[in-house]
Amino acid sequence: MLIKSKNSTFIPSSEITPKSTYLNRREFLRNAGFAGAASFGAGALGELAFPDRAQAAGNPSGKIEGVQKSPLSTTGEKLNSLKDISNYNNYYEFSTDKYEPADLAKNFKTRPWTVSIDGLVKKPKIYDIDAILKMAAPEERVYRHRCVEGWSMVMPWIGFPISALIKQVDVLPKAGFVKFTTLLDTQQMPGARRPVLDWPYTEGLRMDEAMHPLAIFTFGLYGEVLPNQNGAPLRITVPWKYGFKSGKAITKITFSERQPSTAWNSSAPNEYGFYSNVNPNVDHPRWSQKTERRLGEFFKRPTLMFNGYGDQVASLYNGMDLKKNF
Ligand SMILES: Nc1nc2c(c(=O)[nH]1)N[C@H]1C(S)=C(S)[C@@H](COP(=O)(O)O)O[C@H]1N2
Ligand SMILES: [Mo]
Repeated sequence: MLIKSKNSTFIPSSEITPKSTYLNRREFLRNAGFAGAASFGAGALGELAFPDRAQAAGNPSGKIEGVQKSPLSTTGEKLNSLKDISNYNNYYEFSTDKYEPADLAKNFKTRPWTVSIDGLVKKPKIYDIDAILKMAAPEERVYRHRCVEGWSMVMPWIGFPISALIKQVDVLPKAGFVKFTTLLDTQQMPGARRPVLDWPYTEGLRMDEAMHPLAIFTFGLYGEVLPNQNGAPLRITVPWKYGFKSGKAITKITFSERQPSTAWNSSAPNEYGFYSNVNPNVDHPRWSQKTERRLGEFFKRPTLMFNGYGDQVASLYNGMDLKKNF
């Protein structure tokens, strides 16, 4: 199957979405060799050296102070290692390969950086990123992440609820949706020179989804500033949805009355719905979503409805046909 972009360039779907063969030889060997690696606790991981952490001049790096552990964290599951989380990435502006973004993003400039807030707000305004990051106290949130491609991880993010920002920017009552637009900089992002998606990468949420306490802005990981390849300086994380809803390198937040267009949904609307809630009962047209492989594990595990967050979020979708609104 081929996906056609607006520029009429055909890209093999294998490049867009690897199938179950995503466990390539390199990763397979790594997982087999480090079967015991998952037993490292967060403490041990913190002491390892991670050269891929953002180090370039102009990029803040290092520890985030005053992080409170959130009671909304997922508990009882092994964390994936920082090494896995920061070396197995989907970040098409850099590369469609999973391993390349770590290196290609190492000099990515996350300062100066601004985030514009516009659309249905009383006063549209451009904020400095550091003003945004001060809008609420940083919390550690351990979340499951389920990629639409069939793999998953558990990561200790640092961030704050999207609702905390929404409450500070005077959103007009008729706003029903929020759109997140991310950076398009072909100088710094080699993958964005190719028409893989309609750049810039965009994502969106319904207002009540964005206001849900589990939906967060993320700027840290494992106690430190977010690695560039994971979306520095600012991304969103919406743990009951497939991973592609979590736009990286956000530069604009737009409130609207009607459902916004989003990059994956406009590239292949029959494959990637606007809602994209994790749902084992709705197959992707090209593969089943019933199971997933947790990075570092050999056997697949069943995928949970709403990625296991159903108790908290199912009521957002009362009365909706989730097969239609996938
Ligand atoms: N800007 C941007 N954001 C993005 C993507 C992307 O290609 N570009 N990929 C998405 C997909 S498909 C996934 S699974 C997650 C991966 O996040 P991670 O690399 O931190 O695990 O980022 C999402 N956000
Ligand atoms: Mo993904």
